[in-house]
Amino acid sequence: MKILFNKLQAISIAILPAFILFLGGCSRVDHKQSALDPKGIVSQNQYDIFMLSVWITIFLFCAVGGCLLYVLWKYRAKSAQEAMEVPPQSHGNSVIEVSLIIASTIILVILAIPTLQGVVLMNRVPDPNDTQTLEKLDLNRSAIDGAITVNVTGKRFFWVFEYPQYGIVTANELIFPTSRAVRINLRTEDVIHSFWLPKLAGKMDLMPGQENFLWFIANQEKILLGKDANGKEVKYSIDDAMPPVFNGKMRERIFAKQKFTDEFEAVGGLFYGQCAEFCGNSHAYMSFRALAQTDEDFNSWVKSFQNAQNPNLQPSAYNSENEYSKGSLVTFSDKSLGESATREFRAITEVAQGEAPNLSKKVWTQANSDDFEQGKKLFSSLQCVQCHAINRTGLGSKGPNLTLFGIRTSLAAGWMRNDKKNLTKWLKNSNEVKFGNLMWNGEGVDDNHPLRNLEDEDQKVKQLVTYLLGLK
Ligand code: HEC
Ligand SMILES: [Cu+2]
Repeated sequence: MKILFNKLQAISIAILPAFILFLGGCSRVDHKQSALDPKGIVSQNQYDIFMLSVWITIFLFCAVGGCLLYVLWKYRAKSAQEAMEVPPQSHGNSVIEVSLIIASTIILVILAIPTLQGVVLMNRVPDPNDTQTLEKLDLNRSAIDGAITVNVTGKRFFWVFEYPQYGIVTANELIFPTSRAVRINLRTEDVIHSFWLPKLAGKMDLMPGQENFLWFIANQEKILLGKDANGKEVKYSIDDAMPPVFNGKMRERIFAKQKFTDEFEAVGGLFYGQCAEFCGNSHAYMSFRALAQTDEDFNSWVKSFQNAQNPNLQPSAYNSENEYSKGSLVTFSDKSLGESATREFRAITEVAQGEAPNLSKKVWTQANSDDFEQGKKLFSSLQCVQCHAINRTGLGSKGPNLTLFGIRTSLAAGWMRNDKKNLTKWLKNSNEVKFGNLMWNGEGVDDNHPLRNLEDEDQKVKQLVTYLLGLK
């Protein structure tokens, strides 16, 4: 007996350091996709319920383990003689049994109440007239009244984000204001996916033939809190934590701070999301981002998209009958780009009737570089337009909407940084970057399709990259 006990002691002494090391793994609660670092009301609520159940479990573990140790110690055989004797036998104790049943019921009730409350909270945005709930959640009425809606469609292997209130569509990066609640309607066009945005909203499945729902509202105070290089808690300015997306500042800031997308958040306003239901080859790379903005920057972003996706604002062919105001864009033929090619011109000053771009070099200037214009042509001639919409909403397109692609921080559904190098790799062979993706392997794409033949076309790829990153 004693030998056995010594052995147990030795084993536990050996295991203890390993166990402590293992626990150390849990200390990185600020990981980029961590449900243990909530930054919004809904995720905070889920975190609180989780912690409640953790504490109850720890309590039960200690209580049961403590009883066990106590009994082992108290009723141990104190001598060899005692060890030979059979102790008095008994069976059952109704007092203990009934109290255990009552205790378990109480624990279940303690867990059930906040859980059910959490389910109700998660399932709909609070009623703006329900002042009691708003007070309890510390929410302004305006945050609910001004709630924005985003229709999320999961597709293998990317995300479509439609903002029905504003009539705009984008992909893979969900831009939202911190001051307002965000309603998320979830649907899928193919298989089951799962929308998981741990720091803000939790997780919800997208089911064929069914619309699911979740919502979130971010906590700006928490977004501004972060750690500096020494791990000390600091409060960042709004400029540092939530730079504007619409003018590319967010993209610049993230790129300046973060070499790989695998690193921690570069800025507080950047949130990582992921498809959390296996959906095929590229499932692991079906991620997305949510970017927090101030009201003003969010409105500017919406405005840029509305302008870009407004068919009436697209430059039309130059008309010699028209006068043009300063800044107007027209298209006009330019033979230097190829037979029957056109390019965009911008009016430097007021333009009188008949001052065509080829005649009046002083009033018109080329709006874009040659590479941009060539890339734009290639985007049609290489059949990219089959699947991608640019400067229109193009709901139902097979690929992600690429409007204002140049301000996007990420590429290939949120997992690579959207820069020249990665975009070049993507266009040359997207299957090597993201195996099984439905650009390379899409319906109707075979080895003859132009997109599979760009590997050695450095010039064309460079022009496409200039065009796509120039969309801003
Ligand atoms: C058969 C349809 C199809 C064609 C043709 C196609 N694409 Fe795609 N494209 C897709 C799909 C689907 C994705 C999403 C891939 C993923 O992330 O899983 C995509 C992704 C992209 C992305 C990344 C978008 C993002 O949000 O991260 C870019 C850029 C892109 N395509 C450019 C092009 C260019 C340039 C061409 C023409 C040479 C082209 N595509 C032709 C379907 C297509
Ligand atoms: Cu998926």
